[in-house]
Amino acid sequence: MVGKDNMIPTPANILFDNKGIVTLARCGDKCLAQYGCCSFFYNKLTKSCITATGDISGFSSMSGYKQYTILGTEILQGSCFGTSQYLISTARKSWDTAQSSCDALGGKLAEIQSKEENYFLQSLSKNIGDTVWIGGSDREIEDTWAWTENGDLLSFTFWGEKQPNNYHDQDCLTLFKEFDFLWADEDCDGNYHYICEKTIQ
Ligand SMILES: [Ca+2]
Ligand SMILES: [Ca+2]
Ligand SMILES: [Ca+2]
Repeated sequence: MVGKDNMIPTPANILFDNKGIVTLARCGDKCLAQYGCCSFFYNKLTKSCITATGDISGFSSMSGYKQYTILGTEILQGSCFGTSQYLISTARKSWDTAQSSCDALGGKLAEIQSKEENYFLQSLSKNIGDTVWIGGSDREIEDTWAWTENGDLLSFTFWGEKQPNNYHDQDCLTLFKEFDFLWADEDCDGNYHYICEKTIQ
């Protein structure tokens, strides 16, 4: 669980504080080689590499470090929380194209099941500094919001002020920058960054 109280790295989640790792890729290799490693943190300036297990969002506030995760043999900016791995896009895409891209990675657009998960995804979005797509829409029935993967209705919501407003028929869900990453409905054809979610095996 991530809350304001544990935004400080927990030693239990640190696998190794690897010194003198000269590249991001080498840091990734360290993570791949360590059982249970899901995220790692690399500081280009100091060439410091910290490998860690899940539930470590607090690290992202360490200055100079960026947080990465491993998918297969690829390194992507992202992190783990609970039983999920999250991957942040570098490109901006429409909601449908974003969903297809997440499919291709073996995941889906992120779906939020708890306020802790919402808080975690908000902090990831703040790191990108821009609006992101997540996996909800009301395309099937106007004003009935559902998660894409199983069609479950949203059990709770974090809407920004006066959202959803369905302005010019907005049917897709974002964490919206101008609302401090509370939720807003947006035009599904708009181009935004997106967060994929993949269950950790
Ligand atoms: Ca989720
Ligand atoms: Ca709508
Ligand atoms: Ca809206």
